[in-house]
Amino acid sequence: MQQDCIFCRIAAGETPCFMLYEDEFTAAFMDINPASPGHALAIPKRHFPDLYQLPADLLAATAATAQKVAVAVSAALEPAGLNLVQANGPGAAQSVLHFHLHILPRGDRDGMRLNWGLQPGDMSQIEQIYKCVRARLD
Ligand code: DGP
Repeated sequence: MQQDCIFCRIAAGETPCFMLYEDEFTAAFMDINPASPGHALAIPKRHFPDLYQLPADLLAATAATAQKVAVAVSAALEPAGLNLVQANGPGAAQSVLHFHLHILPRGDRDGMRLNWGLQPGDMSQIEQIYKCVRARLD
């Protein structure tokens, strides 16, 4: 646990929250700055700053918790849609450096800037980037 980490403190029960779900490895609670009604967060209880450092089994456990909560949010609020969102680093606007998945209910034309529209891709650029990333997966 990192004492200066707000999500570690929530996971340890030291900071109050609206806790939706807890198991041995993960927790899910309401976001204190909701981007939409029903905005919730799923976290691993152990401190890992971001996706790059999170062990795959804890990613799977946190995703399963996010799925549980998303199903409940969907049943409770019947939103027009729902996004799972996850940020890594300041360029992605990550403000809490403890891995978390946002569970974001969506409203019709809610103006949330997550959707980028379908633009025709530049195939040679896609292929070039594909090769760079693919080489790191071998
Ligand atoms: P991000 O910017 O992607 O790192 O998201 C962090 C989220 O955490 C943001 O939506 C607000 C939420 N948050 C920050 N501090 C607290 C807190 O003390 N309690 C709760 N419940 N949520 C918090």
